[in-house]
Amino acid sequence: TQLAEALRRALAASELQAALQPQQRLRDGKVLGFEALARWQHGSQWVPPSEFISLAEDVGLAQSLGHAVMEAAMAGFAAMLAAGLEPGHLAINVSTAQLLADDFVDQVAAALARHAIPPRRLEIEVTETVLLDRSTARIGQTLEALRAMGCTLAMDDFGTGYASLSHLTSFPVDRIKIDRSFTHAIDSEDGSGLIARSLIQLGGALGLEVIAEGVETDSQRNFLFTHGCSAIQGYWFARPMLPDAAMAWLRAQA
Ligand code: G
Ligand code: G
Ligand code: MN
Ligand code: NA
Repeated sequence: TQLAEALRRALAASELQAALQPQQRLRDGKVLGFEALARWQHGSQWVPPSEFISLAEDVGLAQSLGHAVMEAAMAGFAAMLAAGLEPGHLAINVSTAQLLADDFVDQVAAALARHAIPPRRLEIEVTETVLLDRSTARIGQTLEALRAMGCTLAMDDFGTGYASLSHLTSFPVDRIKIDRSFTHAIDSEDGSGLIARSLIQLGGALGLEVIAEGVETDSQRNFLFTHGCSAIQGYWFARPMLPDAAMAWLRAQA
């Protein structure tokens, strides 16, 4: 299709960008890290990530997209480190196609070295669906190798997929991310945060850090803090920002 061709050209021309969204540690209010989120400006339009990410997967561009976003995100993050700021960690969303590439671990190691980013600063985010793939054993090995390098691992959109609990014990996860649908339910009448609260307890019982996504209101933030959630991400703290704006934002935090 036309959009697929345009995406191919944009990737070749390094036109994909990475927005960086800050995450806040609740214990001390400090910046825990930044999550990289793919952004594509096509002509005068920003194409929604939900559209171009699934398009990339459908037309075999998922690896190339993942690589482009990782490059853009690391460049922005490295600039913060070079400026003497403390950006915490950089979290990157990784697709099944990337994890299945033979040289993925080498690619990550090389990119980190090129940007002078210590591996312990990199967090890999995978969704539960990644772990449902039939090549699970191979994906497990890749994740183990990344962790052996010093990277941390987060399970994204937690609670929305299947077989979540068994995956938590069979994969080397450091952190779970509570999906924003459960965060938003905190403000609704029925259940009033029952699932968010249960996921925080589950994380605690398994010795995992828990970060809640999509936090938009004082009451959501207060509820999560009261119930022992370790960190939050969402418009309440900060929006995703392109690298220059993210660096200016971080500077202003100090
Ligand atoms: O950025 P929002 O900004 O709209 O992102 C929408 C969805 O796209 C999120 O669920 C996020 O996990 C996913 N996403 C964003 N950036 C990337 C990326 O670089 N790679 C992959 N695989 N998914 C991404
Ligand atoms: O990886 P993933 O699904 O978790 O990506 C996070 C998505 O959530 C991105 O699309 C990002 O733009 C979006 N997002 C970040 N903060 C908020 C928020 O406070 N509210 C809502 N509705 N979406 C958010
Ligand atoms: Mn994510
Ligand atoms: Na998520």
